[in-house]
Amino acid sequence: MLTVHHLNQSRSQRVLWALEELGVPYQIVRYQREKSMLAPESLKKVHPLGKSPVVEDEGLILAESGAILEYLQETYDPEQRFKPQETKQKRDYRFWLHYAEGSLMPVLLMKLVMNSLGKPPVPFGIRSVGKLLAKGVDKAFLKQQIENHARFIEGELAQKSWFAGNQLSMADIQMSFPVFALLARGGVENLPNLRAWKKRVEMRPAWQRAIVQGGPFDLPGS
Ligand SMILES: N[C@@H](CCC(=O)N[C@@H](CS)C(=O)NCC(=O)O)C(=O)O
Repeated sequence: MLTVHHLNQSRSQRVLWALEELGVPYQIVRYQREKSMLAPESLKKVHPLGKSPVVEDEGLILAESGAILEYLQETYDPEQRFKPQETKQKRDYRFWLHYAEGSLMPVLLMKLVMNSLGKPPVPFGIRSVGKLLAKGVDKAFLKQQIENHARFIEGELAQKSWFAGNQLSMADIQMSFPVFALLARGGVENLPNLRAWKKRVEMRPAWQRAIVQGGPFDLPGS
């Protein structure tokens, strides 16, 4: 049976969601984040990067969520329910699959790291310097970058319910982690299309089953 190596509150949530949408049976091996928020060392025994998600299927070890979602779609979706077939939608599908980790996540991760500079485990004596540094980076770079991404995505969702058209696809599943993070910690106001999309996601029975299986999924706001 397919195995998902699942880290709490992580990108492996999207693999669980994909499997629930596809109706593929799976088992979960669970890992808890350390105090540092890093994955425990034991995950490195499964894949040298030690990141989540990792999937084991038919003797294969698969890492990197976009690659995993494409593998699941190619292997378990013979009717192409989760990949559009028309040229324009197929192009959009590919774009969002890459954009999620290639462009959007780096700035959100940077924001998370910056937000943590003024808190433990940073030693008390230098937290105020950390806070000042974070504020400077935010003002000079991050705020404008995140705002730019948020407005772009918001505009893209103005005419359609899902990222690659009017049907849920793996592109939505891949975009779920950064969009949830953007809404939680991006600090951008007035994103009604993104919030409506998030609601549509949360209303899906497969999403709800994945939460029951994987545990709570509330990304930290700061
Ligand atoms: N681009 C990779 C990122 C994987 C990744 O960084 N996963 C995070 C969880 S959201 C992780 O394992 N963090 C713990 C760590 O780095 O030790 C993917 O999409 O799979």
